[in-house]
Amino acid sequence: MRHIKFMTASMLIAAGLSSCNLFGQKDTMKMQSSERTVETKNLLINLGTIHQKGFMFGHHDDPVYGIGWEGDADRSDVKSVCGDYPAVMSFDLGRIELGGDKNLDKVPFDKIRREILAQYARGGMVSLSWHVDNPLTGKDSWDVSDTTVVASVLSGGANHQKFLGWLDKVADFMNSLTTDKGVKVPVLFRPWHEHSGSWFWWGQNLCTAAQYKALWKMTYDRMQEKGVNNLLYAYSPGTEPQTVEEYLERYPGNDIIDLVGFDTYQFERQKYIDQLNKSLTILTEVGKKLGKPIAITETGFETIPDATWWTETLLPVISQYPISYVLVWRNAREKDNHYYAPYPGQVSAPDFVKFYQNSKTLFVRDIKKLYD
Ligand code: BMA
Repeated sequence: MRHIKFMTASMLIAAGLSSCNLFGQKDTMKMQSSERTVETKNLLINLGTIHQKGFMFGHHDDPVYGIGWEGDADRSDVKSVCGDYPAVMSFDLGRIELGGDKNLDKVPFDKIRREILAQYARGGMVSLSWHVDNPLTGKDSWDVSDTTVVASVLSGGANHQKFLGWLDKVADFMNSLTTDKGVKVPVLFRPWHEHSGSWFWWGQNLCTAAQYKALWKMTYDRMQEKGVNNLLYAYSPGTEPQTVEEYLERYPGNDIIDLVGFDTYQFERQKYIDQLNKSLTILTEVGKKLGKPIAITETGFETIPDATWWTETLLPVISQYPISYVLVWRNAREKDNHYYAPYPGQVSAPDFVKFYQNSKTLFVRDIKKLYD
């Protein structure tokens, strides 16, 4: 409070104070839209302390499909193996910008909304990524044929208005996540992920650091303007950082970001262990320095061919760091050999049960009060 004269309007709003324009009128639109819901604030607090108990386990598209099934009620490959749902579920909003009814992996947005509400009812958490199409070429997120795409959506760019419309589609979805009792379900939004690589149109070699940060700010500001008050925001680069400075090179700022993480996958065991240790050491330092919860926002070993991967590779490394959660990618039903969680009969399933039984791993039944 004593720094009040140095606070920007958004800081005032974040602090729950009103801001005035030059004529002394209250900027009510911003005030109303920027005030986070109580549940969202509580989620952030709990994400910062949960490591004292352990870390949550997460799985992408968990209740929507799995190996050999799609759309069955109350089904999840993770639950079929260990008896409980993941504490974190993630889904992807890719193609919501086009106004269609299904995302890029053919999951209906209505289904995603229902599953977000169901996960909230269980007491678990949801994260949303956004593999947004390339607004300049009309191709997908992975179209890196043009290095002017980010510039084109920023203020003054040819695709700016079009892109604001795309952001509004995201905002509408976020605003639609309301329970029967009128609670807006908090979600961890993780757009512009893996930007330290150059495989998405917002990646390292496709824009400058200033443009990347402006992309984040535009996204954040648009959500605020649209009254989206149920989001936390995650920053998650996708290559192994070598230093704290490198990790933070394109960091959009403490006033935008709530959680810091990274995405990394195993290809070669020892290399993965070494890199995971190194990245987690850096991330732990960043989290402390910025006062933010940390997480492994995506990881995994495709097809998990190692029968003891969960308890002999993943767990011994990650249990040494104060992470809030670790999330593995999807069990694709439409692609061969593209799965990261076990299913009944899969070679690592018995080991996954041991991982589940370990006191440090938190599944949905272990989560009591994420929103209180
Ligand atoms: C990738 C793969 C793709 C998928 C995309 C978005 O890593 O799983 O098949 O379309 O994520 O979910």
